[in-house]
Amino acid sequence: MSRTALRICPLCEATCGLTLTIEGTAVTGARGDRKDVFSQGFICPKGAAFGALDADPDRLRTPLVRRDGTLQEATWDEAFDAIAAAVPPLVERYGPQCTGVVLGNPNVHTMAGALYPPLLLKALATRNLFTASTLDQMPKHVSSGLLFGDPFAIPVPDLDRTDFLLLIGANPVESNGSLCTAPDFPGRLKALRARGGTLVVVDPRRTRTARLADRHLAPRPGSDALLLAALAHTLLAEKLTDPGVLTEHLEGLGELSEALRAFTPQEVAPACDLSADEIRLLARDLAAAPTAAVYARIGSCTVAHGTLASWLVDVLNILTGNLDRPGGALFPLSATAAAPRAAAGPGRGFALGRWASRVSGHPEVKGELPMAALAEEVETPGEGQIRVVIAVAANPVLSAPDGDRLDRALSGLDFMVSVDPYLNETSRHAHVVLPPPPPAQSSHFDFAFNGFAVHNQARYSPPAIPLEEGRMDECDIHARLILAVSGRHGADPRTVDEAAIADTLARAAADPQSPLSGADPRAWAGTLTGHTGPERRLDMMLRLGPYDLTLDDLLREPHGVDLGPLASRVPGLLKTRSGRIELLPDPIAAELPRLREALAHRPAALVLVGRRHLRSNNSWLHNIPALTGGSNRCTLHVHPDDAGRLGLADGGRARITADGGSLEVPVEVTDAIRPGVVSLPHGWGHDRPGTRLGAAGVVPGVNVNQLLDGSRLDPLSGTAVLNGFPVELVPLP
Ligand SMILES: Nc1nc2c(c(=O)[nH]1)N[C@H]1C(S)=C(S)[C@@H](COP(=O)(O)OP(=O)(O)OC[C@H]3O[C@@H](n4cnc5c(=O)[nH]c(N)nc54)[C@H](O)[C@@H]3O)O[C@H]1N2
Ligand SMILES: Nc1nc2c(c(=O)[nH]1)N[C@H]1C(S)=C(S)[C@@H](COP(=O)(O)OP(=O)(O)OC[C@H]3O[C@@H](n4cnc5c(=O)[nH]c(N)nc54)[C@H](O)[C@@H]3O)O[C@H]1N2
Ligand code: SF4
Ligand SMILES: [Mo]
Repeated sequence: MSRTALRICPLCEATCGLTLTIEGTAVTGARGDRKDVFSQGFICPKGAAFGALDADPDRLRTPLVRRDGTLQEATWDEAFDAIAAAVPPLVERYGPQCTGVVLGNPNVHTMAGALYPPLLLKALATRNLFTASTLDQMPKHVSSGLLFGDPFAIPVPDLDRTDFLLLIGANPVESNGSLCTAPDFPGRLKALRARGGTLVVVDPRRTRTARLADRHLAPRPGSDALLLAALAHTLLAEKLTDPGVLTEHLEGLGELSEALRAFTPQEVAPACDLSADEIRLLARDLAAAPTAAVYARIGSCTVAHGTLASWLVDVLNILTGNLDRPGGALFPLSATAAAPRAAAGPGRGFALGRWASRVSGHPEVKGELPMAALAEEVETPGEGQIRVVIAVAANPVLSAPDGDRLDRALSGLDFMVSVDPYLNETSRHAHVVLPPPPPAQSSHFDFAFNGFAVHNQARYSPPAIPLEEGRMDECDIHARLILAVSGRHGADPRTVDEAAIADTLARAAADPQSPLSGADPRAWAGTLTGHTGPERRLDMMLRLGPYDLTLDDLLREPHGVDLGPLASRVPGLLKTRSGRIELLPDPIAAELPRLREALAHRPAALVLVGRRHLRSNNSWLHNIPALTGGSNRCTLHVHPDDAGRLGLADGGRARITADGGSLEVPVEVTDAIRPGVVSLPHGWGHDRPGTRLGAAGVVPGVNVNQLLDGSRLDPLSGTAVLNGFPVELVPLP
């Protein structure tokens, strides 16, 4: 007997609604849910492989505990006993800063990852937080923090209504979009063109997205900040700016013109390897479009001037009057966001560098230290050395610079916990591995991505399959972990959720702007519904949110609740100290001279960029044969001119060398990449011993991040430079 169940797909940011076919306790099929209010039936090959992923035989079924040096299967009680016996004494002995927390990407794809890490950090009282954000979008958080006073106030392109999309350093046809949650991103791009709109793509590679575009510019990697500065310069110099209703909310417009004066199209054109005319034309087209949105992702973030590029994206949206208007770039309003404040006005602002990392003095950003600095913080002896790591859904040995060094560093820890379904390159160093159940056995709500979605909506998936015997829900794992590391081992895990609820409600009751102002928090907590702690917390957040929704409302509408198109939110959302949009914040102004200096540097002859493949996701989908079949994907793309110059042949091998080391790679000659640039994907190289990845271990591939030593960072955000770094290439026989 088969049945169906709905489940939001957790495999990328598009959050498609899936209809799973279930036989017994196995997912035997997945198709797009045509009635889903947001994704309307869209599915990609990854979503279609949901069943294979759920049933991967290498997924851990029980916790693992290190005994006599080897990881062995254990019961949940044994696992948490081991943590409770190890961590509090180490904290007692070395102080709370001996602990570090590492959070990887899938935390934004699980309810547990949204609800518990803040509580874990509080319980540990550590400042050592490292997340995938500093390998990814931290530049955008910083620029939003500085411009709008809120690092999560990230405008998204109004994909379905815009007349002109300038898409930079993103390949949503493969990635399905990022910081712009939009099921069927490819279809939405085609629809933009079909309604007469214009798509311009800026990417050193002729990607599948670039192939859909009206115009494709292929500048030199790392030059986006210069290109964007020259676009803004042109708008200002040619008096093409028109911020419209935003004008009264802007601070620093006059100073901006002055600050960008050096970045003329003629000056930046050689560094970008574009013509000055192309740049001017693009600025004029952007200004002339009835509505337009500039949107930039990974290729403009994980580069030397990532924060400046992220800032300039919004500067362009502001100067053209497109920020916060339909058809431009708008701020989503998710169902679990705090309800907008009744009155606009000065906020608390956004500070950087409130503390610094111990070894290299990297400034804290949004409470985080750069992932690229994790290894040195673990390795370097002295007061505050990290001796305990708790890694949740993270595989930094493959995803962060210099994995070999991190590998060695993690192997020397006094204690490590991994919350991870796989025994992989990172979790193999743990003393205890706590495996969450497969996604079909977990409930789902997109706390993170609804805040970046191109249409406001809310959807909740209860578990599609009941929790299998011997499994523990990931939320429960987190709650017990928090208790075990903080001397409360054995307490009822529900107390963790109830304390979080009581805390939030007490704060809401004391806040004159809250709908709960003056209410009795305990009486209010008594009205929450939900079978589990996380469901009760979701219900609370929905009720405190802007739409007056409840969990029951979402349970009644399994295909989701449509909350309407994005709408204007300025000035209510601004939290800067001035209460206005701070167009030229001090840290940005102080960084512009460094960008100007970049104009004088001679560009490297050859630089490397990454790329993504539709059937992959960072490092962790390579154990699913349905997603890895076909030809080797971990090849080095080289332009024919470079191949000719360097004596490289298609199908041959080369040695590639950069700051951090060398790799031997297969060469694929293709004119889909511009000359002077080569491309290698990340997340590969599953050949380390001690993992349990039967299928991934035999798929060829190397770890591109071994080319990096972790010293190249975007200084304002601490984000690793993963794109546009110099490499050398020699042919191998
Ligand atoms: N060179 C280069 N490097 C890059 C990038 C690049 O473009 N180029 N991209 C960067 C980016 S954008 C990112 S986000 C990072 C990602 O960096 P990471 O987050 O470190 O890497 P992932 O490969 O996503 O690893 C996710 C881990 O979570 C586990 N996992 C999967 N599902 C679950 C779950 O439901 N619960 C739990 N607890 N664990 C789960 C997986 O087994 C895996 O161990 O990589 C970065 N690294
Ligand atoms: N299939 C698949 N989907 C994914 C992922 C995956 O690994 N596979 N990962 C997920 C994650 S964690 C993220 S963060 C998102 C990322 O989503 P996207 O940001 O769309 O990431 P990419 O597909 O890597 O596209 C980045 C593009 O930037 C280009 N680029 C590199 N350097 C530069 C530069 O200096 N300037 C410009 N203008 N372009 C440059 C690259 O050639 C590449 O085409 O994707 C998510 N979705
Ligand atoms: S596009 Fe993303 S969310 Fe949609 S089915 Fe594919 S992997 Fe899942
Ligand atoms: Mo990412």
